[in-house]
Amino acid sequence: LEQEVIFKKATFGMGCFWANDALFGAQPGVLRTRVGYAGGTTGNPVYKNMGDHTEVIEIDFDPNIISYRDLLKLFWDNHEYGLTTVIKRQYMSLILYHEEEQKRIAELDIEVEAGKRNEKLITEIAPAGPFYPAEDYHQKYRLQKHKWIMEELNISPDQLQTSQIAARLNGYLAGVGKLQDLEKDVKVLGIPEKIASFVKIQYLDNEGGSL
Ligand code: MHO
Repeated sequence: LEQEVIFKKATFGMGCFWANDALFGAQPGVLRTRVGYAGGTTGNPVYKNMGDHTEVIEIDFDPNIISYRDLLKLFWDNHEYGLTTVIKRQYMSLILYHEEEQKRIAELDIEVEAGKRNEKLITEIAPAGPFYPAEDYHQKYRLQKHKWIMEELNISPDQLQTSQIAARLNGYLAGVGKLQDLEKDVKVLGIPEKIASFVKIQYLDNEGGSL
């Protein structure tokens, strides 16, 4: 019998969501990502008018491959503006939990992180409410700069929010993830050689660079 895979969700605000989309999209065990607005109360947020919402990333992951703790590790270390400077709601450091277990882990972890840095962190931890996907042009922002790849792979605008290949390539193009994982994806996800070699060059050019 095949083991049933139970996917889980995680939602984080870490500054401009373009960078987080790339960071998480390239992690093994992440199945899809989408960026959007959440955490607030105002209706129908859009980029130009997001009310009291925050730019967030929603991650679907396989907990057998990557744990919520692993995701949180990336969360603490990668906020665009750090975790101690108060910033407008759009870019606030935010953990929106989907189950009590996530809440528990996040609340323990924030103490550990604050201790390590010896500073109070401004991160807010709150239950996940409605998530409003951002406009298509914000999804897989790095990948969309290379229209020919989207065309070769036949990735439609809606698939930008669901395609694992799109999530992966968007990460590698920004120089995050590991090159060995790209090699694996070429085999498992069937990424054509021509695209893989182009992505590899971009990866190397961007490696270590800012997202
Ligand atoms: N610094 C980015 C912010 C965009 S992000 C979707 C810019 O150049 O506009 O908030």
